[in-house]
Amino acid sequence: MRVDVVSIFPDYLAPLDLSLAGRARAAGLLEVRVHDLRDWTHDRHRTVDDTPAGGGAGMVMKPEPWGEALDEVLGERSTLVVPTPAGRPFDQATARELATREHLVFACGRYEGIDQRVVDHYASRVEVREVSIGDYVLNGGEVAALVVVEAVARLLPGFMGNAESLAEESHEDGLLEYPVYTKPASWRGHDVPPVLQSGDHGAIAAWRHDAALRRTAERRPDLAHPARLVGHGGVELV
Ligand code: 6GU
Repeated sequence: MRVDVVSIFPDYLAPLDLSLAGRARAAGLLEVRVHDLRDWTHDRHRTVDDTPAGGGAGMVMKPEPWGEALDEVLGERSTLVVPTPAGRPFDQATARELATREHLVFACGRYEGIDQRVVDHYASRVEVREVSIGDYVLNGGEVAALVVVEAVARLLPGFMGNAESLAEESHEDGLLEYPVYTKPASWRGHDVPPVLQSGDHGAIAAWRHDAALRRTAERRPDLAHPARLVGHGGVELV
């Protein structure tokens, strides 16, 4: 997969050289390039923003530098990802979809956002995804782009050593993951649940499933489908 990120703070994307995305790059599964939007300005001050049409607070990113940048960076088969708090929620299903694309281009806005005509224009040329990473406000799309690239890169075929650890994670089956433990069996008065030491793989799987259901119902009732709240043996969990 090829990833291009356009931003006025390219240094913000430095973590892409590290950790998980860095490993995918080292394995040759991912190629990342970061661009400075101001390279596509032509005035002395390298201006990227202007006052909002209709008035109001803050500044809006001008369409012209974005048009020049994206004309150059996008190809016919690219997907344009625009991080914005006004986007559709980014979730694991979206990550799985984006992991099938050959080229992702991130347009990271700052200030009050990018002139909407940029998205409207490119929507007729390529697939465009306006995505939000949660219900809170960040100063710009850069951190959200890091989040999306990490979530996608770890799904690229050949990246994760162990396909099972992917399938068992939080959100892959629509549930939060069950709690996990390691040695010692007792620590500061807290014990590892005895069933996990029983060697009974059926009982362990049942316990983990019930724990995942209970946790999901408590912490994320929006995810907890009523049919799922009945655990093994028909035990009502909530
Ligand atoms: Cl994608 N961008 C910004 N600026 N703020 C956000 C966000 C994105 N997702 C949640 N808050």
